[in-house]
Amino acid sequence: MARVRRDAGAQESGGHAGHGAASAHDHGLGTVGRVSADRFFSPMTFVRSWNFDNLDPAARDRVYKETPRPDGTLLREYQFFALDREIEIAPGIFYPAWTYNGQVPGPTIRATEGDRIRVRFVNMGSHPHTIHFHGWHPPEMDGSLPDQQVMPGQSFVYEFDADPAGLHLYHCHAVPLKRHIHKGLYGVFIVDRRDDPPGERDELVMVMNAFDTNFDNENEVYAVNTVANAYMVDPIRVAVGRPVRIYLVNITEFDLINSFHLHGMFFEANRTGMMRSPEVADTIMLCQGERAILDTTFRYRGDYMFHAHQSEFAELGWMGLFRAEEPRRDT
Ligand SMILES: [Cu+2]
Repeated sequence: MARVRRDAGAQESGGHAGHGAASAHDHGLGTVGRVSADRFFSPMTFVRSWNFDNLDPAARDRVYKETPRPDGTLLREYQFFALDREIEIAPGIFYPAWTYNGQVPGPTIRATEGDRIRVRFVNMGSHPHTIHFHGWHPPEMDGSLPDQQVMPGQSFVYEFDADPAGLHLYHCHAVPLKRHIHKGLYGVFIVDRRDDPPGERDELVMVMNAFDTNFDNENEVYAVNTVANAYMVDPIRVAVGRPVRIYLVNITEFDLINSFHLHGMFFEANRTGMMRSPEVADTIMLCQGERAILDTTFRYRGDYMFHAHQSEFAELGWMGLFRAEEPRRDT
């Protein structure tokens, strides 16, 4: 837990950071303002994108390609690169990250079970890196052993089948591991069941992460999808009555657990996306590297808060809102 705090309250309330009588109860929730536009990453875009579908077609063609195979599955080819890059994690707070493709989290990879994944990885960063995927694969594709480190300027091709169906992740496995992961080298790997197409669901990718801004092995800023309080400022808009699926991943380093709590409703939580009978809850706790698929439907219009139920994390940025609205009618 954070010893050194960047107290969110100190940045808000029109500049009076003190606790005088007039402002004693004048605390807003979290940060004020927005981070600058970033050409690599926006929390609003990231939450609903995978396989680079946030890019325009020409840009997407350069990093992603689908090729049908005779058995009806797809070969999915990705271009990944590691890049050292400063990112803005709260308004005015910059972090010297190591990124996949310039963004933290890295691009979400999504396939259907049985597809073939091929990721060409180029290390354009200043340290050795790898991509270690969770899921079934041969040891030589694991990206974890000393001789599997990809040196700066070098490249490697990871190739394996999308197996099993579920919610997985990928991350760098160079040492020191906690630093390589924490610096930003991680992302989400979704494998859909062949008999469970997304259909009418609204699907959201939510990665619980945090940042140690003073390198004391404790986090000072917490978030879902990197930017503290991003969804307090710009709520995630959802439709009343439409099923919502959340792909929730915990990649928080240094703290043993993180959690997701949703106000005013419950969800079915399917750990790793592989349980036969999901649990029903309004709070789910995940260890480092754990993930869960959450299914729910908003019943009423309005704003629903969500946050870590570790209050400290919530107050340091890990808090947001869903805004449920009546679905638009075309007629
Ligand atoms: Cu690394």
